[in-house]
Amino acid sequence: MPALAYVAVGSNLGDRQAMLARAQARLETHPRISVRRVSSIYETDPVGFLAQGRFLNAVWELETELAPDVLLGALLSVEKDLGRERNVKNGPRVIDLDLLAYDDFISDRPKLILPHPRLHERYFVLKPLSELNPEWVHPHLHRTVQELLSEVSCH
Ligand code: PH2
Ligand code: MG
Ligand code: MG
Repeated sequence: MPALAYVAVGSNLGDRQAMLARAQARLETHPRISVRRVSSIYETDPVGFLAQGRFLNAVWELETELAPDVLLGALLSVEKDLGRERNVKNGPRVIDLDLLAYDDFISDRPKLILPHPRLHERYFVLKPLSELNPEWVHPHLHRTVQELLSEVSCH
């Protein structure tokens, strides 16, 4: 059985919309990943490091038989192909692909924490995720995306 995985996508540098489209097209060329559904795109104020431009954010639903860490590697290689540079933590980026969840899989390894450790506190993640799977239950918090969304403020 393939797994369903959710990826948070963000961009706040360059042609943001084109970056999201290019990242999706890249991922779709992977023989063992299919992008099943994509959320709407939201324009959001930066969270964390505030002195940067607004983001475009979305969530994708992927189907894959790749193991979680192999999937993560594929996401990181798309970031790299699109020219992602890592300097300021939480700073501006042409593309950010964060693995949010992989079925109900739990991982506490520092290199791959699943579900994503900040998923439940981020409107810019929960809102698009709620379009795709509002009933998904967070395996640590035992709450649905819908419930988590109702508990965060709108930014
Ligand atoms: N990503 C961050 C930090 N802050 N803020 C918004 N609005 N959207 C993001 O994708 C985002 C952020 C770190 O990855
Ligand atoms: Mg991120
Ligand atoms: Mg990231």
